[in-house]
Amino acid sequence: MISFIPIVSLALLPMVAGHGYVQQIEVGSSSYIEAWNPYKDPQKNPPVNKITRIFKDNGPVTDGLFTTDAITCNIGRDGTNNIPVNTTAAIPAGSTIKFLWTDWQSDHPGPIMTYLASCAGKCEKFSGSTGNVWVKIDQAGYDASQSVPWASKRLPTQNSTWTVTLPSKIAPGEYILRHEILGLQRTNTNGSLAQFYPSCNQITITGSGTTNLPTGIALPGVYQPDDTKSIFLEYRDISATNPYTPPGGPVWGDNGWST
Ligand SMILES: *[C@@H]1O[C@H](CO)[C@@H](O)[C@H](O)[C@H]1NC(C)=O
Ligand SMILES: *[C@@H]1O[C@H](CO)[C@@H](O)[C@H](O)[C@H]1NC(C)=O
Ligand SMILES: *[C@@H]1O[C@H](CO)[C@@H](O)[C@H](O)[C@H]1NC(C)=O
Ligand SMILES: [Cu+2]
Repeated sequence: MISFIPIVSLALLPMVAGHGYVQQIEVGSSSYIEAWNPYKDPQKNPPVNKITRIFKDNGPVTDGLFTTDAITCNIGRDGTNNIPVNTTAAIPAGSTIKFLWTDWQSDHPGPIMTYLASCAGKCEKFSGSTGNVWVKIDQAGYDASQSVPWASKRLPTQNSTWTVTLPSKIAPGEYILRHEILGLQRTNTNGSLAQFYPSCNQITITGSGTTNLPTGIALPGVYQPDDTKSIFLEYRDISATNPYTPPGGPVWGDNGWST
């Protein structure tokens, strides 16, 4: 049982411990991409030229902010969210992608989800904050068959890494790869207190695929504080017999849609 005392004192602490972001992306087994570092990169001169859309810090998109464009690619800088960057990384369709988080603590029960959006041209000219452009390509919620059922709690047991595979038949072009943890530790009395930790990386998928992404979901849009199936719930009530459904709909891949 968690009493009210640790919850109150956590709220008073600086937002450092227990939060995180993706610091590096490994493509295949040999290629590493350094992602945006919100603590070291802003000071650099000349400015860094990374594929990650800039976010403010390691804290979550929470307190209802996830119904705004902060949810698309995390809270930006200087009051502006979701600012495109000017570069992409070439990644072959079908690649294995490993997201390396900063040291991720185990006190954020919830799902881990990864989405793709087609930039319909250049990502530097694409927002992603409007339209049903986000297609989920990977998710893990509560898996009762695992010794640590919540996906975000398994993360510390696997070196804070999460691995996904890009669809192999997808058409070449520029895409945003959006990877995210949702922490449900405070959502039992108020769905607005859900904590989303998204980041967006702009990639150019290469190869000879011909499949285009189907219609997906809107971010902002589909994540709502009153969603009692995925967000506004008591995570301790989830079990093998009371399964959990991550927000954002089903997963799409080479074999179409699956749940
Ligand atoms: C839920 O949390 C939000 C964000 O902090 C707050 O604005 C709202 O008043 C809360 N609602 C209730 C019913 O406590
Ligand atoms: C991208 O390039 C444009 C035009 O060269 C420039 O105005 C903008 O500041 C650049 N954005 C970033 C994030 O570097
Ligand atoms: C975690 O990292 C350590 C040190 O690099 C390595 O020895 C270990 O095999 C890794 N474990 C997993 C599960 O990847
Ligand atoms: Cu946190």
